[in-house]
Amino acid sequence: MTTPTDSSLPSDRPAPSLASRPLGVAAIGYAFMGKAHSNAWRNVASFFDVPAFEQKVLVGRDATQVAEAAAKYGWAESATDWREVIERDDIHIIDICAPGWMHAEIAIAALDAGKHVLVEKPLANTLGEAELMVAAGAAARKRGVQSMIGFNYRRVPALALARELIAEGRLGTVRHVRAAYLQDWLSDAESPMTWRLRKETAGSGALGDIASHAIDQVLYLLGDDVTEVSGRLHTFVDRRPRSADPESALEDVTVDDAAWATLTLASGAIASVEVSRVATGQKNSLKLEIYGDKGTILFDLENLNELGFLDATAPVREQGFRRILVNEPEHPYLEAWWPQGHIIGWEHTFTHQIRDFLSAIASGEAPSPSFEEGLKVQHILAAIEESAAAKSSLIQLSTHA
Ligand code: SOE
Repeated sequence: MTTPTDSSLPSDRPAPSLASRPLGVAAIGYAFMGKAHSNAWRNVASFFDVPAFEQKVLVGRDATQVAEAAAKYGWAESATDWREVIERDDIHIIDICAPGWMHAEIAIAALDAGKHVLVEKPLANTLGEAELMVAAGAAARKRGVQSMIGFNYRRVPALALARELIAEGRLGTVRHVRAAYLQDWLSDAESPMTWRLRKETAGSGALGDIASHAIDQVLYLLGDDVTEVSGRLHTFVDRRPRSADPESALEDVTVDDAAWATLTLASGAIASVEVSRVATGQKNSLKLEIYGDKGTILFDLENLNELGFLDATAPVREQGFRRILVNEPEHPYLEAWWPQGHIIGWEHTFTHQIRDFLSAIASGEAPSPSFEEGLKVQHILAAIEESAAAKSSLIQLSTHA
């Protein structure tokens, strides 16, 4: 893999000047995440005031499929070689939607070439790769080149509001958090192998894929750090058909189906994190509950325009959960969309993400979540794996940093 210290790379290239507008964008990957990001690139300028950009090129391995996807998703052209695309003078932004095992190599090469980089979560498949990405991102930042990780749930207006309420002290001292991210797309034991089920391509299973989101939310909502971790991983279906052909041979699943963790935060709060891709009946359920001494917040991704709020400072006879419909122009991101009460969906979180990334490029201020923030999540994921392997020991995060 290319490292940020590789002297063959032109690592002193500065950020593209905004005078060379419009910014040329290339996205790498055209599957689920590539489609979600493409949709956001296509819509963002219709709703938000962002610097001018052009959807130049969509990159993928299969020439025919990527050409079809590019035409469908609004990209001017398609390409199969990401290295060539990164070197193009008319490309200023690289949006990495490829699987985790490719993140580090592409991100580091793009940053060294002076391109702003947005990368899907998790930051990388291994701590070592994530650390190299952080180093490359920090070096690039000094040259005005921005980098950001795509934890899109930070851009759910209700969760952005929850963070504001917690920061304003509306929950008082947060005591504990419950974070559960449950899916069932792997519940069927006959469901065939994919890259997401092989350690060499996915790094881990439910852990990196969806616990990364849940853990990022705990850090984001509380503005806190994790100091101690205890975790458990389990693979319930350890062999699956190699392909959709029912006659195909079985292959070992080398990642977890589900993960559990208890996190201690620097503030003293405790968070439980529970994730599964075999939780039969749960489609894409991210539930967050934050309990403080003055109030409670509840969130459910399946009703993402709503926040449950209990104000424990109100007279007891008036207490009870209020449903806040987070759909007013004064709520985060919502002024740009529809009149009040005209709800938004999952795809809007990606549009908000692109908006925030482009705004950071325009202002020159480093965007959040940074690669450093992605690395924090990565340390916690590694500690969960370590704890699970050691069967229940408590892992001090300071031993990781
Ligand atoms: C698949 O489990 C997946 O698409 C994740 O990779 C996404 O990050 C999450 O938003 C939905 O589920």
